[in-house]
Amino acid sequence: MTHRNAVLVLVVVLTAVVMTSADHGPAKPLHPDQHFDVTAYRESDGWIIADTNGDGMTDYALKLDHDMRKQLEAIDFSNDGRMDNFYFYRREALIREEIDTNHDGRIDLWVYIEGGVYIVRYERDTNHDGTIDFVRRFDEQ
Ligand SMILES: [Ca+2]
Ligand SMILES: [Ca+2]
Ligand SMILES: [Ca+2]
Repeated sequence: MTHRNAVLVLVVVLTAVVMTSADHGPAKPLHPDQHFDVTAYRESDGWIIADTNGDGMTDYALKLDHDMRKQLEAIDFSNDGRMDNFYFYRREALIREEIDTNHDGRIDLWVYIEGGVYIVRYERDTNHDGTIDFVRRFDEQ
């Protein structure tokens, strides 16, 4: 692919993303393995699941990569049957956290992490309309 074609493809992809968010859908597409519905996590699909408060509903789910390292973790802190905190790992180090802070079934806080602990950027959808309206960076002056 020539450089010019690559740029063109990128523009098309970006346009598609903008159009999706204008439709009041999620501000960013979810990871293919990421679900809000706690019943979507099944051991037969490779998830390690737990019901930590004993109410009969899954509230914790963990997926490992091929080397048995943490890859994705989902937690339903509010115990309403919808996951609200998602943790993404690469080689066991936390790289991103996605949070549904108001429990409406839509991510509204994205936290980007380096070295497993350092927050380099976070993005928020403060009015929960599906569009990111606040970005804070810590990795540039
Ligand atoms: Ca539970
Ligand atoms: Ca929840
Ligand atoms: Ca939300």
